[in-house]
Amino acid sequence: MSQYLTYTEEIKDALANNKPIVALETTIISHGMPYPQNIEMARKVEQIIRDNGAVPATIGIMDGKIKIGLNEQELEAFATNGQVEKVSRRDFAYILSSGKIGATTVAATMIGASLAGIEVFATGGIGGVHREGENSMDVSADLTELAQTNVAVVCAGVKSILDIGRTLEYLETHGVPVVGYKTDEFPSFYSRESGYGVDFRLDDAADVASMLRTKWDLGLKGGAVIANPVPEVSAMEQSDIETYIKQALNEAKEQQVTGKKVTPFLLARIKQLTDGRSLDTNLALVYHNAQTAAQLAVALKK
Ligand code: PSU
Ligand code: MN
Repeated sequence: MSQYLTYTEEIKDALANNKPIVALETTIISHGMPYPQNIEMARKVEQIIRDNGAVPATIGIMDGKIKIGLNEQELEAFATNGQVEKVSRRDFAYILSSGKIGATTVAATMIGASLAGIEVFATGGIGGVHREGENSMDVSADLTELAQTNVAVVCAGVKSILDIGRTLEYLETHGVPVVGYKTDEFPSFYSRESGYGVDFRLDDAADVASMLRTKWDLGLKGGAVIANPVPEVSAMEQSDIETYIKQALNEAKEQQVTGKKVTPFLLARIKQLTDGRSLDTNLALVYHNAQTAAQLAVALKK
């Protein structure tokens, strides 16, 4: 196994000394945001995790290795190289064995984190069941990964480009706890509301850590969704964003965008349609998730 993994010195040290670590994904850099905001985000998110007492581990695939932690040059490559492949569980072995450069989605980052022994992961939003997914069967592999890999994912919920109700049903069926962190309502990424509740509300990182430790001690495999709403000051109105989401979805349909291209297409279109406003909200919620995840990683080491 170890032949496939490489670590930065900082992370080697953190693992050897049982320090808290937070995993970060690379698809959000390569496919989730435009340059240069993506590289600024990647750097800042790492800093926030350090400021909150944990060590950041941005994960990606490069030169036939799963990189646990990226140096500045490698981060730049993910942010600027147009050839970067989006890697989910399905793509993982092929991209690794062919020596290509692959950005890890939530699912693939969970795999990398789990191989490295990292229990907490911060991102923006997870994938889910797409609208009309009952016909297309477009269900993100993020959900099946959450069902089987022991990593807690701190996110701002699920974007309403997806079918939030069916996403939550799917998670329930697969036994994935959906924790509302300081909230009773499941957040919908850009806004704090979705109209759906969470399974359990917890208000303290120590309580989330205790729930996770109990789950894993019991051998109940799989991750958890730690739903952390975007801070009030940066939130958008649900009704505001819904118009743009509808338009982006229609365009995706007209242009017959399918498969793994769907999510990046919708993200980029919504950003254009909201004149960049959605990107500001996106950045704010990622930073907030990084902070919460670092606090959770610290609590899990206590
Ligand atoms: N949602 C976002 N930003 C993102 C993604 C989702 O707001 O960057 C990315 C994540 O990497 C997520 C992936 O794991 O899209 C889901 O893609 P798909 O729906 O193809 O599984
Ligand atoms: Mn899909």
